[in-house]
Amino acid sequence: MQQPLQAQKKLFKETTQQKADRMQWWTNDRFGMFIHWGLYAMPARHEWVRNAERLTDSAYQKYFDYFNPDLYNPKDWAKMAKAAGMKYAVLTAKHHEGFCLFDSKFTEYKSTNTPIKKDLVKEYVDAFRAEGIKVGFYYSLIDWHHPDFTIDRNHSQRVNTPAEYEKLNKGRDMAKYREYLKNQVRELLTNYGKIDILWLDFSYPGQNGKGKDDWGSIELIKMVRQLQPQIIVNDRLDLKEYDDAWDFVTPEQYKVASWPKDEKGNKLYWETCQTFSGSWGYHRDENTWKSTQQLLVLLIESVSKGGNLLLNVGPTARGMFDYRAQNALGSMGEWMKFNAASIYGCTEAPAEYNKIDQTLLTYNPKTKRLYVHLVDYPLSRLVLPGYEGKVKYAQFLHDNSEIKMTASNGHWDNSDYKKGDLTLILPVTKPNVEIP
Ligand code: JFZ
Repeated sequence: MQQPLQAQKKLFKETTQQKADRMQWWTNDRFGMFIHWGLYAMPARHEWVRNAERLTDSAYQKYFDYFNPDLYNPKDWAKMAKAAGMKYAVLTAKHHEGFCLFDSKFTEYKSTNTPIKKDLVKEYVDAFRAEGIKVGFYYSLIDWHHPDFTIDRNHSQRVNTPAEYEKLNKGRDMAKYREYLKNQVRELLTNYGKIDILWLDFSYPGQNGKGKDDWGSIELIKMVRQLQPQIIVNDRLDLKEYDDAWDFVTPEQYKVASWPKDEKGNKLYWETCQTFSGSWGYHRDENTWKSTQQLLVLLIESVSKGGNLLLNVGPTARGMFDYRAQNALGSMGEWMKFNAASIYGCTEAPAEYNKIDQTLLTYNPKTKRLYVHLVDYPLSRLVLPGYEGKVKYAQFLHDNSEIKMTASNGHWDNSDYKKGDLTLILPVTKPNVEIP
């Protein structure tokens, strides 16, 4: 999806400083909750199930007919997000399947017409705001249900030959779908108060694909910024050549090697989105859940490279977070309770702080504190290369207890140490923050 090098164009008048001000809360908060919820929670085998299994409208209809998330209580979700240390949330108002969790005027394919009969988006917005969590919407550009959305290579009805495409696309009209999409985004950004984030997903230009002309991306982003001037928007509208049509890049399900930059070497705002288990929608039988350690490293490593983590939960068809998600969030919250100061307001450490083996560094530019994350807890001595004279005091975060340090070889046989280094003298056993 890389665009060729070209001069950056602009659509709006915002300055770099004005953008930094608009992005301020987002770069400070670092940690958000992604929520993928829709009819696909019922088959419970991936949010792309309709595509993967080539399910027809009538095969998929039963999920609509029986959709009844009777345990949906977004106040619980918001409390769990907050306890985990998450500061913002992004809910799928509509995913690729086309089903709307909100009461849209422009479709009958919406939650208010299912047995639950509720505007689920409305309740989400109210509940998360009440907990002080910023609210965002994910809205799928792709739509496998809309009759005017042309069949393409990502469609659930995808086919092989040009003739087959032509046959299926007779009578489908992307101009009409474009209007639909714009109308729905307008509804979402008009009927629910101040919206902090918009996550549009996704573009795949090229043969049998779709991009900016199909979505009407320029018109769309203009409308978005007009309706919600402070909103923060992701980068999947296929408008990479415009500097200001998007706010941040979205490396998904992989780790970036270093802070992402544009062609001129400017650092970009970035957020990685990650799943607990691989699938975004609730997947009952998936056995590939990440460990707490892996999840914490995802968060710390993102901040250590100047980015955010949007960590996904796929609620069940009854509207709950299943026990594995609850456990994972709870464990992260335990860690955040003691270590949040090394996340909020933090970023990559300045270059004067050399990398330290088996650790990740985060840094708060305001307080000038450096956080050394002992990802692999070392045995008693940790050499900080070239740190002599740079550290006034060292302590653990969980209890503020002192960590002794010495600007000399901390051990008669410490061959890691060189002049100018600093040695931390750590307890041999990792101090435990948990109640046994
Ligand atoms: C998309 C969705 O298809 C997926 O279901 C989920 O919502 C995720 C957050 O976003 O997945 C993508 C989109 C774009 C790319 C990869 C996965 N991409 O451009 O490489």
